[in-house]
Amino acid sequence: MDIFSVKTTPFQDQQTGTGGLRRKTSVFKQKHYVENFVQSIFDACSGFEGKTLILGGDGRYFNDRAIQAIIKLSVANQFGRLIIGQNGLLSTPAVSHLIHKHKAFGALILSASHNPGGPDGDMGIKFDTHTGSGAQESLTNVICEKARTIDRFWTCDMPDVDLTKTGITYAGATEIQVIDSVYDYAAYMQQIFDFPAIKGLFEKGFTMRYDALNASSGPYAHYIFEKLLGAPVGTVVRGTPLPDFGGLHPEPNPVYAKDLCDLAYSDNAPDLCCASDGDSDRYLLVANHFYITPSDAFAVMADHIAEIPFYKDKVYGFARSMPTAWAVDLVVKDKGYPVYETPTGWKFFESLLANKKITLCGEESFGASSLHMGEKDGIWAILLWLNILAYTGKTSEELVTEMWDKYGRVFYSLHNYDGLDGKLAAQIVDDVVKKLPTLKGKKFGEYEVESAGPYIYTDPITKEVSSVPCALITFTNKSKIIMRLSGTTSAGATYRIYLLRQVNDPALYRQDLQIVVKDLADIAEEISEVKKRTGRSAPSVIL
Ligand code: G16
Repeated sequence: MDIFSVKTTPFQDQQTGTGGLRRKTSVFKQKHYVENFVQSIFDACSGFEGKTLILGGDGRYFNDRAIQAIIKLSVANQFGRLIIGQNGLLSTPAVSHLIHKHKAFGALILSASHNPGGPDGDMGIKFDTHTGSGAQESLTNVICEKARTIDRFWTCDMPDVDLTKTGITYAGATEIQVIDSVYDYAAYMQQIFDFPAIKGLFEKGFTMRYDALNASSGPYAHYIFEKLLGAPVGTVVRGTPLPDFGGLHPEPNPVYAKDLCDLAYSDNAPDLCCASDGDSDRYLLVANHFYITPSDAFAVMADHIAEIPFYKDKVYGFARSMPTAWAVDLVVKDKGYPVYETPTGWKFFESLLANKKITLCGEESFGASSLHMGEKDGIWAILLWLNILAYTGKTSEELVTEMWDKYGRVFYSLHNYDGLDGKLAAQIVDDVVKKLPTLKGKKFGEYEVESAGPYIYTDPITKEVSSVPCALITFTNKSKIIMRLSGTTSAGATYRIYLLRQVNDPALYRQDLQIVVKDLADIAEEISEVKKRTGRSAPSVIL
């Protein structure tokens, strides 16, 4: 086997966002596009020779070709061992677990997460470090810099590896181990949760529907929910990963998992409907005629976490991203635990987790996880919910509404404007940020601006400062508007407007969400003029 370098020219768009590099599949299919980016990752790191690299992805279109190119690059760059999921399939949480289990140097995850897949969809590559979490900004900045100037990559002339069978082969000095994609992760979940208690729930007739949206979580869900926990076969639907996700948008929310939500609001509604996204790190929970927002679900998890034996002696604190509703703050306040607020992006939780500042972290974007790993974890979140149901004997709706009764309800809505021209969207955010200093004390009807500013974050542990353009406006009546651009779009821009309002009058808890946030939506438009400047009459997605 020969190892050799290949001359290349840089691509100027290899800039990572909130969760790695995400671009149209057609962009990734360009000659040397994958090789350039992966070699840039290796060039930005050192000390990996002889070490272990985990490789896997969510099974989307073109992963099969990309993974073979990456195997050759990894061998040529002298990794000692590659651990690869069978058929190239590994969920993001399974990867994170394998990094810890094998003390790996890191992992490359082939996924654009919740973005659609297929020839006309999206593709992505994310680098997780030895922490089991996405690379920090200080490293991704170096990677992107390397990608802008790369002029060669290293590869070798080995044949493609057969990923259909588990087993060990060698390429030069590199061991290549193809493993069962599900087994290790499922075993880990059994260490964390009380499987007999959850099994008891199903034995008593608890009903569930899990929609894998034709994405990577299907094999994990079939094995864990149906085989280990005894949920009836058929509980998991769309459980075979498809390269184009069967044309679905693998984002578990009420808009894209509409079939599931329709079922939850039908006469045949199971006790719980749930779903995960493309790479299985997000979760959706909808009880019988009762949608549970991620912020509320996370607060309930925080309230009950000490009841789960695995966490009993490990409750340190909690963290949520800044646009996430602050229900968790209300719930843990009297218990004396700190709640940290971070920017959007899972990597910002990493230092808090690693330094035992927090036990759980959660986001409005349907993500939650704990100190059990460095990534968010969809199936873990659903198992935690089931474990809480089994221990408390309450319904999902009771868990949430009892929390509202005790602490008040924080309403949360997200208005997305998708597919905008990138330059115009960036200009709108810039203009809003410029206006912020003039807003303090300004009144919009019954809403008075308490503070308005950009959002700048200093990591409490590493002291790294992160300032992504973002407008944060708080009002004296416990309300907030946040405006920012998504960092996970593959082309164009998505303008996100987050609307949050705390209500402490029980008569209002069941009000229609969009009525509750209507004034805030109008104020956001008055300040940003996003509709006026883009010619849109309404958001593309309302959650
Ligand atoms: C990623 C990040 C999350 C973030 C989400 C949305 O999730 O890991 O922390 O909340 O993107 O980010 P944005 O608002 O910038 O689009 P995933 O599931 O897409 O990897």
